[in-house]
Amino acid sequence: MSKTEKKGINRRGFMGATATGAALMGTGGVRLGLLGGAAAVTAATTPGAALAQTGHASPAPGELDEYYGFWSSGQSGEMRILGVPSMRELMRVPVFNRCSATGWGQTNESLKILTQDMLPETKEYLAAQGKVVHDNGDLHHVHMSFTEGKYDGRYLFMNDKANTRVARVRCDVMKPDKIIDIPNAKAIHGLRPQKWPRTNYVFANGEDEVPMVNDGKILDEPDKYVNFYTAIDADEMKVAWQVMVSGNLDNTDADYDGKYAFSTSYNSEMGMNLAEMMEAEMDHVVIFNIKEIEKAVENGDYTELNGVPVIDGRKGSNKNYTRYVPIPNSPHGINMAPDKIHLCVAGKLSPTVSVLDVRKFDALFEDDSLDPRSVVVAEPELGLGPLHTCFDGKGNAFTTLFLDSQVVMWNIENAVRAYNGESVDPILNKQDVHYQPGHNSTTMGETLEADGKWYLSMNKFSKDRFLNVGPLKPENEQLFAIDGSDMTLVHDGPTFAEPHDSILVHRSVVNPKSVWDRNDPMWADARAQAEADGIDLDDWQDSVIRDGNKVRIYMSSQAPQFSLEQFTVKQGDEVTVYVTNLDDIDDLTHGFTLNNHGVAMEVGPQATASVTFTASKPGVYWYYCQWFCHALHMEMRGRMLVEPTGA
Ligand code: RUQ
Ligand code: CUA
Repeated sequence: MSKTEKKGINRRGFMGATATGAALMGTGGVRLGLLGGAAAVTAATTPGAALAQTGHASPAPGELDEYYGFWSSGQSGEMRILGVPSMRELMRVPVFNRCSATGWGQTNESLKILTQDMLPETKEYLAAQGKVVHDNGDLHHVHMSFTEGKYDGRYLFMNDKANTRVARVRCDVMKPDKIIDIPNAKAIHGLRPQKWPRTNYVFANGEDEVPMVNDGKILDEPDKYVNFYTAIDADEMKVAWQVMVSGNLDNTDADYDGKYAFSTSYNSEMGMNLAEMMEAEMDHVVIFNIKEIEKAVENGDYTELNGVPVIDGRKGSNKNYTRYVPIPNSPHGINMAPDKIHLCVAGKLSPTVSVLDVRKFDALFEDDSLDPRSVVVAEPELGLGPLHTCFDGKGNAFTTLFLDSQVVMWNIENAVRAYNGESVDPILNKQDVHYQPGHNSTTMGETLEADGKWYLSMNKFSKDRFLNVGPLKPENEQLFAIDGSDMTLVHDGPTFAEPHDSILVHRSVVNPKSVWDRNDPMWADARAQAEADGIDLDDWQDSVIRDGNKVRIYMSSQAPQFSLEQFTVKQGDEVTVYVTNLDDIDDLTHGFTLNNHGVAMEVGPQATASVTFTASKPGVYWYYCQWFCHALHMEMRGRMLVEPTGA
């Protein structure tokens, strides 16, 4: 079917076109029409219909979205990729979680990434639980690397609040290549890459207060607790420096000049319970002076703690590392506008968003006697429970109102004028959302290329919105078109825990590969081992190498066969199976699942994957390919024969 014919399918004619669509998917793809076609067409129906009602163009079946959406998944621990505006979920990328489909958390390649930058204390703790890696993560914030204020399509960075980690995902293959433990800090929450001149640093907030040396000598003495702000060298993925702060740290962002980063604190009180944390009317934003902090590292004005230079940036340290700007009341989201000037801080318990002018920060650091509040240039009252703000690149901001279950669209310049006493209402629009929105995002909204096309509301509750699925309800996401004079709802649909945050990136920025490079660093270890075992790297000849009680099995896969139909090992052997997928066709992924051994992994086209296990049970065990690859996919299997000890 030609491109023009595809465009001819409108939404009203959609049902009639379904059969054609299915046929197209079946013949065009590698997978069987029966499977690929049916699934793809169903997924496209809902957003298409929603968009049709509003007159907004939507991608027809088989057509591509204009934007990639990179989603965090909160407590699911993975990153998700969606197409926007269709809101079709395209991929789930395991990062901090254990994935049954891909073997993430089990393959040797993923275990290396998960463990190589672990702190010794984490290794010890896990070993005491009989584990090698954490099984869970809490991934709140995904952000892309920047060059000169624009997304550069190289990497995505993300946090794990649950286990105090930061991960980097390669955009060329959409798999993590680095996962690091952050020392000293606890519960990495807010995370942002440096925007200017490029992402040299990734900034990460420690949310939970602990003693500076957390070894059990200090316990219930909260006045001795501190919090740490962390700057990670984004190229090396190593902690560059940390700043000890007063109060806790919630969300963070960076400016478009490369001078400052800043974080909200909802617990300036250093309270240990709810009443204490809510006590003060004013909490604060901490401003970090990057150049001054770098100088401190150079000049040795720090304490080294777990191999990291820790700079004292607490209130009253009276150095030019930090400034504290009082903000009402338990502020949460902090978002830098693409006008390069205005920093919007959402009040949460205060109905206000405080707008800070970053051009005024220099003066604050130069003159100690200046009122820190002098950088506040607007503080519009927008509604109840403001959490996060995003931008359309045309001078307008969108703030989520958690308690009001609304989004408020407002004009930044008008807010500044109102703050200066002019009688102008900055609020342009309010829309109900369902229900209790947390984060929001706009297309390219956190970059200099904010284009004001789509607005997304990520809602924490769905309540009565969908069929009841039991006490645990899905969450809900709503997409609005904002390129007209109004905000128009075009998508309203559930998601599994949790649509925490997202960035919406124009597809021209992202160019992943379809087939792996045979020399990819992901399996450098496997290649080195093969070479040591005398295996021809280009053929991945089938081999069974015995090395004491270690056995290494090398095989390849090519639809619909494994090159090894069977292999034999001895009971008690430590077996490593290496599978190289010799198919180099788009979308031809194989797998390797070993029956009754809890072993499964994905092997993408031209990829090598390996898994190590102990063959502890004598007998016959089938292995099979678990990624549907061919009409004879069921036949793609073989046997592991385990000889009993003493045989
Ligand atoms: S924070 S709902 Cu974890 Cu992103 Cu504001
Ligand atoms: Cu190979 Cu299924």
